[in-house]
Amino acid sequence: MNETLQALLFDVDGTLADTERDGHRVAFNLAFAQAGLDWNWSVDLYGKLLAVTGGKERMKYYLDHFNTGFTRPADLDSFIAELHKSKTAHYTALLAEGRIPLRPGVERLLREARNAGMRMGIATTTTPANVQALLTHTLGEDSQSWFEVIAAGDVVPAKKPAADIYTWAMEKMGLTADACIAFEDSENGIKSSVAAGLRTIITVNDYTREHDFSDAILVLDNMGEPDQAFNVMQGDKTIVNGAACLDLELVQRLANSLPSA
Ligand code: XBP
Ligand code: MG
Repeated sequence: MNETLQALLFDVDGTLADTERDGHRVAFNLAFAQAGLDWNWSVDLYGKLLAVTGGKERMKYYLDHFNTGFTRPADLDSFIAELHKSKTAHYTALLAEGRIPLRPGVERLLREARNAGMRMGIATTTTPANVQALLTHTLGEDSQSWFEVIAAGDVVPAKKPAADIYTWAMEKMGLTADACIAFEDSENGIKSSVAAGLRTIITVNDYTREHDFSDAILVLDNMGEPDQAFNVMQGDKTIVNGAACLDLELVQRLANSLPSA
């Protein structure tokens, strides 16, 4: 059954802002250095580590696959948790310096949706403090309140690609998938949103350009601005109909023409 579109559900990392290479990666390296570790995650290595979502999970994956010689402390979970706390402090400090802007078109679409009374939520694997810092330092103090639900981090044990975080957000909003559209940037992200039954629009970034987005309803290089058009990388160009940017009208047109199963 198809319903009128009632809510937009946004991923954060890679979708709202290019946070991974110059934000999370840098913060991990600062935390490692501060802890006296010689671990250093290059831009290339980090691309491989992004196979796993969640910072704590990513560090364990690194030890399991890329640093098997490391002598592990007796309580690895606490060790990782401490490193992650420090990483979050470094990451939020980087955001406070205004180092990570929103991606093209993001602020425009969020403001348009808000002004139109469209409901909005966030579904991300990142730590809640990171979402708060990104929103505050890009859109201002009150911008968290634009989102009815901020589903983030360990609120569900199984992170993306599991459906849980989207399912949790929709439950809190009292909505079913056919009333929503998700915005994602990665294969783990779209696996999660599609598993939750959501139609999904993708904006790729340098780390995710080659990912499999065959389940997306539209794949763009970014959301575009009226004077800085997006490129349609996959999807029905007749529905896009020459639009330069992803505005609410186009999102609604996509929702109407592509009812969820
Ligand atoms: C985002 C992530 C996050 C960040 C790190 O994935 O994988 O883990 O890289 O955040 P998605 P934390 O965009 O698919 O939600 O260190 O706070 O876990
Ligand atoms: Mg993402």
